[in-house]
Amino acid sequence: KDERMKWWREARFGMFIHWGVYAQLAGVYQGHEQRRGGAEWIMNRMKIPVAEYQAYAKKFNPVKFNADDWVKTAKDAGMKYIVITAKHHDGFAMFKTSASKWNIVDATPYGKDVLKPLADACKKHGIKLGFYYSQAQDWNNPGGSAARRATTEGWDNPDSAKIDAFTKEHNGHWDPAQETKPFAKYIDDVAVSQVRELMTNYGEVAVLWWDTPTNMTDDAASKLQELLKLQPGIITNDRLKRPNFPGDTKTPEQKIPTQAELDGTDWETCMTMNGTWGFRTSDTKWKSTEVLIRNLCDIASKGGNYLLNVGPEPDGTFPEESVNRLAGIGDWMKVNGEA
Ligand code: JFZ
Repeated sequence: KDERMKWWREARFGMFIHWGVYAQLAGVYQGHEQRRGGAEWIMNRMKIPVAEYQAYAKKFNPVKFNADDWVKTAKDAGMKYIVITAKHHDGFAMFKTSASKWNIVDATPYGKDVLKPLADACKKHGIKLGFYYSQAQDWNNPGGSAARRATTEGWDNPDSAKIDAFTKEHNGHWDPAQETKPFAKYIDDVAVSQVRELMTNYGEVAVLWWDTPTNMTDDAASKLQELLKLQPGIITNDRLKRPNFPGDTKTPEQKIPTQAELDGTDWETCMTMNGTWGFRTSDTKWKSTEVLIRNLCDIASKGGNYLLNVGPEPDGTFPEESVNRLAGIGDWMKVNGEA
């Protein structure tokens, strides 16, 4: 394990990227602002019907996406690795997949896999690439699970009471289309197939970042864990299924542990630069560059890694505020960093 963890323990700083169809909505549905949660949660928070949400993919056309620019931006900031949402809870695959039509190649006018050019650019610039994959929650592929969130938390939908009653009886689901398969079949048909594709088609994958094990079973977790053998050097976090699948790293979220909280386990604080993971037009609560640098120093001094998030816009560019902060961190790094 020490051998496998070597680069990660020296990395200290990485880029998290939350990008998908939710960037197209950017926190607004039918003129209503999402009230709570990250903008990547909009489909669940506002209980958008499956067919309606899928229609947004027809507008998703990130023609300004340039993998080389992204990787250079990360590298110039002193980051050593990138972890991108291959599939978030909305189930949308940002890569070519034969397991579901709900993917960037088949469902958007853009029509291209974005992970492939990103993998190539990372290789070229010496940056490690990891994939975030929402293994359990999937709100579009039938059978995927859905964490329970009340509609009334989201917006003043006139049908809130009815929808809330429905989700209570349907294990968090709000659209009958989400329930046309059992969870175990979703795992076999979609999650297992797609993780195999991710472990096979993109060269070296440095990290598999699981998330929210809603309704996960040991059986499903075992099948997914088995696939990691396709990437002998891969590092995983602790979110596949608790407590039997601890993975390699702990993932304190939006907070930096105190010295007393550390127990010798490798850890990585993931954090947003504003208040959302996915792009949100109305979120202007940006942390200052100084705060971000202080966080990095605090984390590095305690032996952890800082996974700092960028939520790209629907056109494929990074928000200007993120770019400016990363450039500022890079300037500081040139004077104070070691590499
Ligand atoms: C999850 C996702 O739901 C979210 O959209 C984002 O991707 C984030 C990085 O991960 O949210 C979580 C997961 C775990 C905790 C909190 C939010 N947690 O353990 O406190």
